[in-house]
Amino acid sequence: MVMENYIVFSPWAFFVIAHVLSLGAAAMFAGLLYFIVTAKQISPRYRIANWLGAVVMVSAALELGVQYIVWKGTFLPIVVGGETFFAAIGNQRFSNGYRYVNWSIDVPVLLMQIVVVLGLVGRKFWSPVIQFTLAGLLMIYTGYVGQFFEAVVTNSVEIGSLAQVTGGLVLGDISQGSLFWIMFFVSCAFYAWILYLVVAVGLNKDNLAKLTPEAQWWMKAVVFTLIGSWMLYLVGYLMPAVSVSQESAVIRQTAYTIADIVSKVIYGIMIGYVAVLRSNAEGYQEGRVEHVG
Ligand code: RET
Repeated sequence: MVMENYIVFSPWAFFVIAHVLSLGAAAMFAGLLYFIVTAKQISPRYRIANWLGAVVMVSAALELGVQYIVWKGTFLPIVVGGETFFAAIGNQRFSNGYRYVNWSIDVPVLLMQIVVVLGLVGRKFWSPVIQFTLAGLLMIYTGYVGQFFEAVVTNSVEIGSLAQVTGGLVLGDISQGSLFWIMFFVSCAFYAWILYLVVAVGLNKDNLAKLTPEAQWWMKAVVFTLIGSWMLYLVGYLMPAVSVSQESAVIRQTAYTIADIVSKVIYGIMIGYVAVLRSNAEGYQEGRVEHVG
């Protein structure tokens, strides 16, 4: 099961995670509004890039909202000697699995945004899109299987009296099952396939040649932003192996949230900007069609 379920949280750790999850959901709603409002600045040929960004926002806002509700419903307050702690003492348990299922939508859609903004058509469009989707889903689902084995309890801690409860207490000796590691490496192979393709398509000379120098700079920044932010998802996956503690849980949920905001919202804004530059360079002006018509 997920490591968080075996931890007794101090109020600070419980609330930092709750706040960080709500920040993630709020950022997705803000991003949704941005992508809708700015879509008009992009010519119809590339505008789908913004609509794809909006699709990502809706699914991620829902998922992070669910994650927040499950967090608050799982870790309930217990008062020991006048101090409050939060532990999974009810019927519910926390899971990061909601994230993985959300990625099944977002990963293919985010990668498709690159192909759209580069204006690729026919085989040059479908070949990367199909490979991105296939490799993306395999990366996610192998990782999804692996995360079920991130916390295997050997000597579960029996609490003699409530007085022994403290913030940060871990309820057992926890280690990772072998499938945690096996699936990690299998997932990494599909991840490498995606990164190779992102570089091969996004930094391809012929594809970049169709952009203005400014748009080229931003397109390269898009590729590096993607690579940098996606690495944080691995940090989240690996945290139980680094340490099973409330600090580790805080780092994990914070890393996931930073990754979400950068890889979905900031990345989408950058892609949208490339699309605006491209539209302008091709003579598109917002509202022009209406005036001429
Ligand atoms: C997993 C499992 C361990 C190995 C690897 C992983 C990579 C995950 C990535 C996720 C990206 C998600 C995005 C979501 C946006 O909505 C599955 C953690 C390599 C790269 C971009």
